[in-house]
Amino acid sequence: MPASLLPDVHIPAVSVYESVFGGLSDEDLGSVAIIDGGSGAETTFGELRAHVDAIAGALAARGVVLGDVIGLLCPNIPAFASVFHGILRAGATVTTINSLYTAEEIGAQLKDSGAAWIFTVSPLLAGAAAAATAAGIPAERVVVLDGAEGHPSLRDLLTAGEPAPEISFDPATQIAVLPYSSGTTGRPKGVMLTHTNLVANVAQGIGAIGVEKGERVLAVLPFFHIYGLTVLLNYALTLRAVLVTMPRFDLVEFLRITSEHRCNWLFIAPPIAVALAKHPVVNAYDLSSVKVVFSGAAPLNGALAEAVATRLGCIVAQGYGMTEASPATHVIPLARPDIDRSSVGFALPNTESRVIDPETGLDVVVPDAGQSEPGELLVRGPQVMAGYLGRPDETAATIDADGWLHTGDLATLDAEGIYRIVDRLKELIKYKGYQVAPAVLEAILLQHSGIADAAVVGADDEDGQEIPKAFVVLQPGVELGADEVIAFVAGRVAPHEKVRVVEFIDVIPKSTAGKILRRELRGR
Ligand code: 4UU
Repeated sequence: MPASLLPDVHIPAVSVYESVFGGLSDEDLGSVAIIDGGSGAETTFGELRAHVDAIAGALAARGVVLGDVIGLLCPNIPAFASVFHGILRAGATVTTINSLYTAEEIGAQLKDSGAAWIFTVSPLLAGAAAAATAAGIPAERVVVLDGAEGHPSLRDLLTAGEPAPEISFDPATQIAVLPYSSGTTGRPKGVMLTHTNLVANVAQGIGAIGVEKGERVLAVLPFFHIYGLTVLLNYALTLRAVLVTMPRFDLVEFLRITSEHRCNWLFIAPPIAVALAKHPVVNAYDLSSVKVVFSGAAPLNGALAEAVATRLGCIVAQGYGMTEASPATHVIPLARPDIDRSSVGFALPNTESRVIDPETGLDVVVPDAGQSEPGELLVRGPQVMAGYLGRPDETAATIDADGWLHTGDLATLDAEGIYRIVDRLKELIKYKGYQVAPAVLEAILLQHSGIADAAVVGADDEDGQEIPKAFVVLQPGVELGADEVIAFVAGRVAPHEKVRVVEFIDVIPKSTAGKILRRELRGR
């Protein structure tokens, strides 16, 4: 049953700028687009578009041309929207950088993507500046939004008074964003998403769940990750909803902002659902404005979803996808409260989807009642990436000759067309919805002189959430505690990439070809 059961939607062949800002009415121009959740400062659609145009003009005047790559290292603040869309408006490509990254990680991404500029904020400048130096980006191309000695600021760009350039390109091939994802194996790679990929995923989302004009959408999930970028930044703005931004998650601040700004939609990852279901402090806030809690980026437990729905008196829905698919491919439509919340619902409009036996490559048999056997989930549609930047082999290993994206996730399918994600074939770990690449952590562990071999896999914590766990083989005669191993890694990675549990083991199980047998380790 490959085609989606949801009716197809029209996907306009336009740029992201045209799609988000093209149809603004006079009334829209005066209505609020973004509220800074901390300060309450408001930006209207008219102001936002003026900022986008001004940034595009200033960048063009400073030599930015079609296809240049620009790094964006910035937490969720209203200016993120202006800068992101301003860069696209100038014809350049944004490589979104995780704001928790170490200087080394930022530098690696700047170099790999060939970034010529980076935009950041002063609290992140130390890492950004070190990374820019390593990548050969001069200080005049390190923009510090809130200002810093020796760097251009957002104000400098906004007041440059240059008109936005007239740039024309083919939205179907022009790369809009280059987020990094490790995909099914190895280290993070640049995911080439075109303007059409992003425009399509917004249109497909509208075909399945509808945020209404003027509704308030809490934007706590980071805009640098594809979930926040597409579902919050592009989808909510296209629908003329109001984004309420939060630069980092803190439960009390999350509840305060939701209650104070009367947010209607909470887009979250499962760990926030755990807090909403269980934490006593939730009772202290009026959350009656919340209409929908939408979870994605990691598996949502059905009982947990029920507990959130009951406690908040709202709809709980779930979406599934991946960076390589812009990201959304499956969703529980809002109009289907009867569907099991632990499922990921139907394939989105214009999305074909299959479940295949990974051994034979044949489609699984879907029984009249109950679930099919688990198999690898494949998707095909206008939201699927153009490929990994500069990595044709990895691209070919992920998107087959017929255009099917091999997700590396194991799913089941039922006769109604409902998909359930049941496990992962690929080595990727999700910690709080963030990607953690085992290959990166294994390479770091092997740098320790006392460690002979190591493998990192996902394990469950007491709330059923995934955490990175290291299996470590010590060199003969070496004594090393779990705490020392954890600290060694923690000093070299972003906080979400830390190893959380260590188990010492005599030998790492491997195939005859030397591949780590991860499922065997996860089963221990
Ligand atoms: C089980 O996390 C994402 C995309 C998230 C997202 C959120 C809301 C997509 C659509 C939407 O509507 O992307 P990545 O690239 O960081 O991680 C992708 C991987 C998937 O391959 C899968 O293993 O994250 C896991 N994943 C999920 N797993 C993503 N969503 C789910 C889910 N259930 N709902």
